[in-house]
Amino acid sequence: MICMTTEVLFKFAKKDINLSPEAYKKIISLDNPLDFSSSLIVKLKSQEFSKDDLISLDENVVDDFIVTLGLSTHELDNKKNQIASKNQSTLFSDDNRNDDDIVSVDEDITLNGTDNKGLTLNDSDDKGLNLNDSDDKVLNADTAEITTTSDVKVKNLDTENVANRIATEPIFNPSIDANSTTDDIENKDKVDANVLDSFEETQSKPISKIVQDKVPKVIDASKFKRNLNPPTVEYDFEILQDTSKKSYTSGEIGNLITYFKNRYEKLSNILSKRPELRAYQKIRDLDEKATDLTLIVMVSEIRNTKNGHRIVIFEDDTDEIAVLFHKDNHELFRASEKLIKDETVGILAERKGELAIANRIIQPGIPRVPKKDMNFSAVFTSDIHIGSLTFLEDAFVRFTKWLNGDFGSEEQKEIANDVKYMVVGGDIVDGIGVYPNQDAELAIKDISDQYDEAARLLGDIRSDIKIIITPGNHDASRVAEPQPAVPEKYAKHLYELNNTEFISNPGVVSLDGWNTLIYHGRGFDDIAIGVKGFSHEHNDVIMEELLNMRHLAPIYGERTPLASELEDYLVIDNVPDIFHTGHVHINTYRNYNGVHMINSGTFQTQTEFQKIHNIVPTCANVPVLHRGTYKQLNFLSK
Ligand code: D5M
Ligand code: FE
Ligand code: ZN
Repeated sequence: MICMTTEVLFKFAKKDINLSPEAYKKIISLDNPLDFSSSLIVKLKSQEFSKDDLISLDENVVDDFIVTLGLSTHELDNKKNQIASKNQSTLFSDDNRNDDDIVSVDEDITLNGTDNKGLTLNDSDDKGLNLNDSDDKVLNADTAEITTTSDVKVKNLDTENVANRIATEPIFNPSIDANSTTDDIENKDKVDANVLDSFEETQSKPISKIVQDKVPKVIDASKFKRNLNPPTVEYDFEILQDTSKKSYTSGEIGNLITYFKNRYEKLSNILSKRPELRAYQKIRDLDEKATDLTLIVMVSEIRNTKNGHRIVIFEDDTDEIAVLFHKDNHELFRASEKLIKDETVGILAERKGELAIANRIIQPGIPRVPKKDMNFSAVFTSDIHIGSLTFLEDAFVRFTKWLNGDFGSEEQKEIANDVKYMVVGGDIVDGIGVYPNQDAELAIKDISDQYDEAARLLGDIRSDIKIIITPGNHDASRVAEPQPAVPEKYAKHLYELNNTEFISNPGVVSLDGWNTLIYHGRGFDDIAIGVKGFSHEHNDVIMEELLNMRHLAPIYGERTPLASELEDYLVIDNVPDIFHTGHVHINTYRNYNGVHMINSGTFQTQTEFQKIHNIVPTCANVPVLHRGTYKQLNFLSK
């Protein structure tokens, strides 16, 4: 089943067809998804599009074809559950778990606070905590209320009008900036102090009034004013990870079991270096009499019991085990709330009879990154969405002019002059057919024309700034992560610029010795929407969690399609100096353990889709790491 669902994704990806998550769910809910997929691909490629077209498929097309073929779908909800959780529980073995034999608690099992980790349980009566609440003698699948911890949150994001918000936002202020040091900025307040005041005294335009000029369809290379000569600057630039050619070369169907084994291997290598986990055991090898369990495991399933405890099914590459998090062990219980499906952790537990009771969760985490000098500056941007009616072209042009030294105060120009690298972390264009009715919001309706327009705009940037471009979910790449670099066939003119580099998402580059991990951030949606305590708005909290998990998108089978490669390229093998993300359209910055975590916001105003989801973007704010100090420039005003 697992392989089959992956096979469906690959079938479409191989033909350059991007499936929307809804379309994907519809297809795999059919009796014979593979046959259906083949028929649909033949129909699309033979009738409506040429062989080389990149197609994005939404659920309406799938619905229509279902009707054409006279098929019916299963109960989607059931299927969703199966895909999202059940399938994931059999990563390492094909056995089907029987819920009835997961947990049973002996009457005399107690938690008595003798664990050596200093976690004392607040025991109200001195007899120790009995797991069996009053009349429930046995805690098993029959009495456990099976709920997932991924409650969908109702978010109360700022509901004010974007235009108003933008108009009141602080803008670039060189006078404050002059006092900042080149040290790490550890707290947000200090960063905010670096948000500069204003380029000039002008009024912000209400976003809804910004009308796009007509864009030229044919791009003349001579328009790339700044790129006629090769750059003369010396770069110490290196691509450290680019999966474009490694992943998905043969088009073979990845094997999900191998993929998860590789993920487990990589992360258990990191975890087993922790002193507390050095002597970890495999579940299958556990001695029946062993009471202290030291495990390195993946989260398979999370349930809340009727009595308010939490049971997590963990697995390693040998077997699975149910571990109970007792509600009265408050600190640990709270930590267990943040467990994310498919993340890999160390677990210290105590076995009492049939049941393992958790004492501690250990994440891989990151060591502190030592301070080092940065003797250049870099700008970070993403989610430009060129081709969309809501792309802020005027603001983007001000940004490129600033980079060229043609815009801003003398101090601002000085910063610009120091910029050596520009990273574009995905969604450089708006793409086509990414969501239903996107067409109505497009100024440019052809993907190659969108990239040509990107070439015109980026071609205006002085050629001694190296531009690194990685794809996002709107770009012309497969939807499944890791996403190969945007292919030259769609972005010919952008490739022709002599200062552009195209790599995969995620990708890792070294900018004059500064290890920079670039990840678009689609996996943020699964965490922001599905896990308690996380939100799109505070995506720095998500970035910190990803670093601690050492994985960019752990959750398999929900919104973020992951390709089952032989190697899991989404594992954070090496701790970066800079962690650059985008996708959520909301700027954040924080220095976590020496890592500059940056989300670069967007150059697109609020779309209809975002209105529905109550996502309020922060527009035209460009993060700059200016010789080690974080600054943010806003280009909304003239
Ligand atoms: O994503 C732009 C914004 O929209 C970003 O904040 C995430 C949000 N978004 C996009 N797709 C989804 C789904 N499927 N669920 C929830 N939120 C979503 P962009 O990639 O630019 O469209
Ligand atoms: Fe985006
Ligand atoms: Zn995106």
